[in-house]
Amino acid sequence: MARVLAFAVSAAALVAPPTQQTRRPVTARAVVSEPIPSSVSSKDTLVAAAEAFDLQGYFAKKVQAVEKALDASIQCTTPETKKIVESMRYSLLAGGKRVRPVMTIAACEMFGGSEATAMPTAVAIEMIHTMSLIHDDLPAMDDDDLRRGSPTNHVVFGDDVAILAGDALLSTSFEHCADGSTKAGVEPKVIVECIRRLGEAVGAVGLAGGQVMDLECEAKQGVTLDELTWIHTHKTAKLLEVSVATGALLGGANPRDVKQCETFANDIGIAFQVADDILDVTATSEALGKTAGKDLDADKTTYPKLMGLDGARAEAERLYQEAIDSVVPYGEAAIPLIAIAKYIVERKS
Ligand code: GRG
Repeated sequence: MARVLAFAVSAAALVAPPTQQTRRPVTARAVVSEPIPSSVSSKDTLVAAAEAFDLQGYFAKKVQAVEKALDASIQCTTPETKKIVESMRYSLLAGGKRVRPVMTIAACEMFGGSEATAMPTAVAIEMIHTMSLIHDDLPAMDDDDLRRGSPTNHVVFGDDVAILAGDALLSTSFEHCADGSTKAGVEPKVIVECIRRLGEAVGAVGLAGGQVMDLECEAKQGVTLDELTWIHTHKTAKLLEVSVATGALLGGANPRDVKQCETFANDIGIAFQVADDILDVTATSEALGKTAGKDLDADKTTYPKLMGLDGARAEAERLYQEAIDSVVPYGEAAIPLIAIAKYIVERKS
């Protein structure tokens, strides 16, 4: 994990003197069910604190807990399931950045909830993300043979098993969210709402719809910025949105706070894709752990293609600023989410 984040947290941020915020533990409960104060801390103070925040240490700890929960979530219990479980575990435990589950936990903790409460949903979201990567890499979709630095699932297990492993990860995600959250003592109505949101995020107004529109636009000339943004709002941002929104819900946030979190995550989700498009043209396959330059080769419509590289960088920064405006009202409890947002925009892989 250190390798993953070492580049992301700037040297300046790591050596910055601790501020008032960073000396205090980030466990303060955010304002829940009360009016959002206009300025708990000024934006500048919070951003400075987020820059000084030990994101690398925070991520290392959270990712360790997430990896343990992912490992425990899918086990082979009978010899007949050996192959499908092997295929599911191959991709699920292939060492992604785990940005989404860490954001679920960070949002839950921002409202005073615990890591244990958020974990089953965090794991479910990583299962959904992993299934989307398996299906995205299939010959009928992006036809890629490298993912997370390893051969893609269908290269190792064949298209048939890869499709079924994706399907099994998707259905297991709902089962895991329901089962694990019940065991963690989450209120049934909150569990149902989390599962409803997960379902929506995967369907026609989520990943699947975004992917279909993406496929349609691949064959089309003159894709507009609005169309590109629709694709990525659904294909990429929706899963980040549900990660943060379910985390907030599990932490006890009221509907208005959940909405604020959605706005934050949606902006960061688009910024995530803008950064991804920039990396496709600026990073190596080795650094990315997947094939670089694919969008360029396929003449895909991307943010750099529509806005230029500098324009795309400015757009990522604009979205980041807009995103953090949505969580500034939560004061120092928002520091981990702000630091993660900064990492997403500045990441190098
Ligand atoms: C949802 C039924 C159903 C099918 C899937 C294939 C598909 C439909 C959707 C594509 C979704 C997709 C692959 C979006 C791209 C999102 C994205 C930028 C992924 C990279 O995420 P990282 O960088 O990856 O967090 P790691 O490997 O670090 O987890």
